[in-house]
Amino acid sequence: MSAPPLLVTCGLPYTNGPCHLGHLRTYVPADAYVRYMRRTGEEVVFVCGSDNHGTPIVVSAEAAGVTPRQMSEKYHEHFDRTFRRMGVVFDHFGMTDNPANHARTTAIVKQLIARGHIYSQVVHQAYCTKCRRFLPDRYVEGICPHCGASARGDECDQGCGKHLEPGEIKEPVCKVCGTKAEFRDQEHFFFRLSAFKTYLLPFLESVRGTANAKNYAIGWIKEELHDWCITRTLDWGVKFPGRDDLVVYVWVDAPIGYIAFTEEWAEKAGRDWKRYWCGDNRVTHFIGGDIIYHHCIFWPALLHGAGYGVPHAIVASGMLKVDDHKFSKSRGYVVWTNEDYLDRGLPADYLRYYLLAYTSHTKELNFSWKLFAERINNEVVNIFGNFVNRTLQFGQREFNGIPEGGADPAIMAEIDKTCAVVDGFMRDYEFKSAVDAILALAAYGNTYIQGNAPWKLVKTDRAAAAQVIRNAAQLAHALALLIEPVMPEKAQECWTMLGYSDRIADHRISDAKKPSRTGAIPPPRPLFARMEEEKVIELDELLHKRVRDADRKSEKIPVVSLEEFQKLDIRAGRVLSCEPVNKSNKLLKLVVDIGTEKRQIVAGMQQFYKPEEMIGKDVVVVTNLAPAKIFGVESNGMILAAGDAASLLVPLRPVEPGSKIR
Ligand code: B3M
Ligand code: ZN
Repeated sequence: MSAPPLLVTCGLPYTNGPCHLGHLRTYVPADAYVRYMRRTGEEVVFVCGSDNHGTPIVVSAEAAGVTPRQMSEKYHEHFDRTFRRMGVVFDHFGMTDNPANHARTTAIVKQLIARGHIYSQVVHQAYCTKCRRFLPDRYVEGICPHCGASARGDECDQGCGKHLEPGEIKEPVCKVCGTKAEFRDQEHFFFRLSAFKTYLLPFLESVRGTANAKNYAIGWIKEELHDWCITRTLDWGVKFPGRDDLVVYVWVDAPIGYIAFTEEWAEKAGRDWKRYWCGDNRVTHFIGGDIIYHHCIFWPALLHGAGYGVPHAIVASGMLKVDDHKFSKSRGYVVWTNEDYLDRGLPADYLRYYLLAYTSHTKELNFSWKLFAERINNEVVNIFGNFVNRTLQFGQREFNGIPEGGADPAIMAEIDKTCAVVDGFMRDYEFKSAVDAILALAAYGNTYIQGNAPWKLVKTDRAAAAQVIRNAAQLAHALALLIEPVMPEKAQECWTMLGYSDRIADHRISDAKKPSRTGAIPPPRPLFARMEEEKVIELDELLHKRVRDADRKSEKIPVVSLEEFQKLDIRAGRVLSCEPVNKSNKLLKLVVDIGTEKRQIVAGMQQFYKPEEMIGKDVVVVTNLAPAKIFGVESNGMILAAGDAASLLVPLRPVEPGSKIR
């Protein structure tokens, strides 16, 4: 029997914000892997979709004044378009809120109930008496019971990173209105994950993919496995069977989306989705390193419990840093795929190359524009591009294209060797090593041309010079075929420049070892443009500005209660006299009538107002501020003004001095 077909998926992006580099670190390698495997002759299906449920989306939609469905559709389209722009091409890109996923999720939950894997239990859940609702997941903030850091309802996001079950968070506060939440009892449903420990251990020992995924998961499973509460008190989501007031936790219906998207694809393509999900399969999940637990423990248990096949491989990408800082949207350490990259006219292929070639897939990737430009210029432009250019330029000038005949055996052997090495690495998800091997072949080509100096040879032995170019063209042909999974667009350009008129993606990788075409070629032009210094400075500056803006925004503004605020006595006052403070070029000394008495107040307004212009003005005064000596002059209150130029706050309509500001 032949091996089951390969199904590749990527972790589903939440539909509450745009695509960034963090997404791409998973999607680009997955796409390269799919392209490569297809071109070895494998049947590969590549599905993904957007993750529409869960509180992050409800909270964002509420803040934006749209429905969760509207917000989801907007970002769904955004991701679909952005992935295509990046050359990441799925056979199907679905939505977890679509009917197929509602149906599949309901079916699976019912199967789990029927098989006794789900039980109900009363839990204390955070409840906001003001909003009159239970506060699932991100609706609640508080203190992590494990490490004491501030945490969200379902995850200790600032501290230890642990998953939090409903009711676990300490000192819960409603995220919407800031009210202290109380705990109330409510019936919820639990998935008996603890019962899967003995099943999961051997599964994890044998599952393929990257070592990080498997090893982390094995480590966790050796500790204790907690049952998972799989229902939430929300309207938005997939209803728990038989309960109109509960939906399933987003981490139930999100991975089930992988199945539903396969069903949607199979429907279009006239195929049978069961081939991919029931029994023996080759489901390969590409995921971010932060969702290993969900994919290696929770998801296989769910699948096994409901009677489906479990994943064949789990490939987890390493951490992402930006300029040496942990990737963080809120702190400005982020690179937005469209705004910062594609919309600025930068080629998708450069970023694809960088993401694949920078470091091993499971290691930390520390992004910086400077290094990005260096790698592109030194490797893509100087090694790969230079080799192809020299070959084609010289061939065109001296031989009107690529000289006839076959390539030398030594050249063919070098190509064979590279193909074998690349194949091993690609199948092991060692994308960096595969790219390195391809670049090494380009470097070999450069050395070969340099060593044989056809520009000299042509003067003494024209046939020998022609053979050098023939050999170089064979290398360029192999390089184009091999680099296609990494840089599909540039590979096609290179292919066209070699005189082919078909699609490179339709060729097997092994065509690299077949004799390349000879004869006329289109006029050669440089395949790659350098990343210019000014561009790098501009991009770097953009990143730094974003970090500065985020810094400013995150300055903590303390919350004051109404009681505290009411302690302030703020009143209308009328300026009776005003003069500069001796020896100061900033301060004015004013006497202000505040109804009950006259107050002397010092204010830093000399640069903005002439003393005579202040006299007679109605102003707003904080009257019970503790007295202070400023420049040796007693000040007894504060005049309110706005902004850097101290624009005075004034009552709109005339009021008596002493009127209370409320
Ligand atoms: N939507 C995004 C994340 O946590 C989440 C992935 C779901 S994969 C089934 O990275
Ligand atoms: Zn509330």
